[in-house]
Amino acid sequence: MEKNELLKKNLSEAILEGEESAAGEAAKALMAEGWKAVDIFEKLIVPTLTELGHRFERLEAYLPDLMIAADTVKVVRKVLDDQITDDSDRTKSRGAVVIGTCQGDVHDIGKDMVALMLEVNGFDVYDVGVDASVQAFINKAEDVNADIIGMSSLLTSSMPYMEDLVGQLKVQGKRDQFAVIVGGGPVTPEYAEKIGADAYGRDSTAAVNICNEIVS
Ligand code: B12
Repeated sequence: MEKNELLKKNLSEAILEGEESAAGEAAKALMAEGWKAVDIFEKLIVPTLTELGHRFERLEAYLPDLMIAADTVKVVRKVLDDQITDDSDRTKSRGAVVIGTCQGDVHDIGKDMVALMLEVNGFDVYDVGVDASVQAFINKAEDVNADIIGMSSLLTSSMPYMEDLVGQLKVQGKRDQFAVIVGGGPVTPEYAEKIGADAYGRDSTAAVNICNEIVS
């Protein structure tokens, strides 16, 4: 097997097996082969987790498997983050973004990647964490005079809080103060439009492009 293919397979298998050091080594070796850290994340790690999600749905994987893989990805992220931060373009602040995961939802791998990519692309990022209430997003956005509020959801049951946020901003007379962007597994551009969000972002690169557009 070609070296690149072997390293990709090693990374994916190590994540699924929870072999943290092997996963870290595979990520380093891919970077040595010229892979950009963000591409390792978006093109290799995300599909691996998505496939694991399908196995979970088919009852071929169980909750502990998801937890092991998520923990391993967090270790790999430390290896990737160094390269991402080295490529950082932080000459001036492009704007402030409040980001978090919707109430009832603890998935944070995607949200954290979006936050990091925004940060290294010059945004001041304020993370309200996971399982964050609609009012927690609004309070933080007011505190830091944010330009943008970004909400992440991986559960269909936590998505409705995105609509709640837009609604609450209207009720509180603050809808014009903040742009609202949404993303995460079950979220679609159609859903974003339906609830009156300003934009939907498919991945961390899209999130940076959208935020740049909003503040320019
Ligand atoms: C890892 C994982 C977990 C881990 C999470 C660990 C962690 N710290 O995040 C643990 C084990 C805790 C977990 C728990 C559960 N999980 Co889970 N999990 C996953 C899994 C396998 C991967 C998620 C992930 O990290 N993906 C990779 C990231 C990078 O992708 P992402 O979040 O989508 O982010 C990208 C984009 O969407 C975008 N993006 C994300 N956020 C934002 C925000 C903005 C503003 C923008 C612009 C863009 C953006 O950019 C990111 C980078 O590309 C998914 C499978 C899947 N298909 O996603 C299931 C999945 C999400 N889980 C699922 C379920 C059911 C659960 C549980 C209910 C299981 C249970 N029975 O307890 C619990 C719920 C816990 C809770 N209350 O939240 C289901 C959800 C089904 C649904 N539609 O509601 C999935 C889809 C699995 C499945 N196919 O059944 N899970």
